[in-house]
Amino acid sequence: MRWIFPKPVNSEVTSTLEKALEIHPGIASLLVQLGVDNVEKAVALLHPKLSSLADPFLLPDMDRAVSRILKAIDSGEQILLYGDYDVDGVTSVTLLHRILVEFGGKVRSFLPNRLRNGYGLSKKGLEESFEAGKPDLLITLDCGTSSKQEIAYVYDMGIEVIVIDHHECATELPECVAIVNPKRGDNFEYLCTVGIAFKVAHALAKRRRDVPVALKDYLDLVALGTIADVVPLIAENRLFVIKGLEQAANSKWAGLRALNRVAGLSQTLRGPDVSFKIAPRINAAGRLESAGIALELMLSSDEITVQKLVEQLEQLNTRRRELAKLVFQQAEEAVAAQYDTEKHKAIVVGGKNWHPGLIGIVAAKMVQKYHCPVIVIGFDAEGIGKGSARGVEGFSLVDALRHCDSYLLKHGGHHLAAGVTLEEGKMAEFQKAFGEYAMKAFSQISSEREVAPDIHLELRDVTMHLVEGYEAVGPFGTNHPEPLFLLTKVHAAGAPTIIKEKHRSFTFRQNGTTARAIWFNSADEPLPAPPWDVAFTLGRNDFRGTSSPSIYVQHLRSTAEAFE
Ligand SMILES: [Mn+2]
Repeated sequence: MRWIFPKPVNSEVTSTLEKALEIHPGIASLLVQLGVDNVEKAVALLHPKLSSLADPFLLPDMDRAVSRILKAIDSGEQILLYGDYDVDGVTSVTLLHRILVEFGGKVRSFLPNRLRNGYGLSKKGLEESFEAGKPDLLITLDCGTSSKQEIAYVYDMGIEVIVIDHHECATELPECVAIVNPKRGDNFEYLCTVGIAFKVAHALAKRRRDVPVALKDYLDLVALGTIADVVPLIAENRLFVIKGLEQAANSKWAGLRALNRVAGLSQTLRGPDVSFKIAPRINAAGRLESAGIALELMLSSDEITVQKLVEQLEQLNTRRRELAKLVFQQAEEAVAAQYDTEKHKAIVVGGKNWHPGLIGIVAAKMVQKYHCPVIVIGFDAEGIGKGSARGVEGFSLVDALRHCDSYLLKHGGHHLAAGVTLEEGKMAEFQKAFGEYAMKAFSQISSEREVAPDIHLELRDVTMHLVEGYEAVGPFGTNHPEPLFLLTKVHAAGAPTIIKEKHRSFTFRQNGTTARAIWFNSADEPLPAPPWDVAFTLGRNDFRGTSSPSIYVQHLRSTAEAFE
């Protein structure tokens, strides 16, 4: 492990920020490292305001989309929203559905079924969505950008289409009224679909100032989709998440309030509450049955219906958890039988009837355990396998799967998450080819890991003032990583203790200051001789009305070694 000392920052700017904003010097240096070089930019980052939201008409085709939607509303046309079964899909459909109703639109919503229709626009899914009556205008959310043929098919039936989506643009875009997709322009490319849907709502409100809509009420939906879709937490996404999480605790939507209730969330939500408690519950329906339950929950205002639906969702989530555990165990058995875990650089496992809605979760869990790309494949009775691939930073699944193209019926996705379809008879060859490709790819990547803390502190600097500033710079996520802090020459006051046979708990001591710290899952690692250099992340510990900083050790070594 190579330890790299934090880069020096411009101390003049740092002290200006520190004094003008009364922030902790560590936070001032952090801001400078993030490229903030004046007070105005710092205020914008620490205290983002809704009034600073950009003009929604800056998005591609927004003008055309809004004009067509208003025409549909004014002439009483039927509008059908067609979404996707993940959280971004469910929240964006919910948001637009409710907004269109507020503006007097006649609207109906449909989510495809993962098992019956698959992801995105499909002929089968479209036909199913038209069963309750053909609309005059179809709006696709979180899908449609790459569905040229399917959209032409919809036009053949005399139905016009608007696409609201954030997926990458294919070479040939569909022909339709409007494709509101920021990936077509050179701005807002970080938005996910619910963020774009909010922009559509904002644009409608600007055109129809006589309709009183409280856009703020919708921000919690935007925060949910934005966090669950792991898009970059930068620029307006940061604003959406901060304001939306505040809103979520007292949501206007009965369905979201019920979700908070069953998840045991009563105060201001934090990012992980959405990632680990709310999003899995919304997704559970789409994974095992139909995401329709989640959508109905989010669209319903009747408390009795909401209670019934949230209980149904809770049961599905429990079943989802049990089934995923079972698939994970079987996948682990396959790994034990087929791989030498010391040497392998990739894992490909498959099994009969592993649920297609669960293999993605299992693959992600295995990546955490084995720190290498993992593909988990479920084969059906006909021997056709659908697999979910999850990767690691620095390795492209897109390139790897392209290399193995001849063994696959289909593959697609991103560098870190992808899907494959293959015949059972090709499994052994695919396993071998993918493994060999990974072996070669990883031999070219430097294997020495680096510890590169952002800010050097003294133990006495780790105060609630620091924690408050750190929280204001957050929430952290994609493209806005959690900062790593550094302490040097730290001693232990008393022997560290082992908690639950897994974690280590310390009392650090430095120049007369002491503080508690915890190092998760480190019980098996040998503890080097003190004094130590410690790289840590920060948290808050709320206990009986008092708050204190939490020090989460990420790396620890003897101080004697040199820094770079
Ligand atoms: Mn999405």
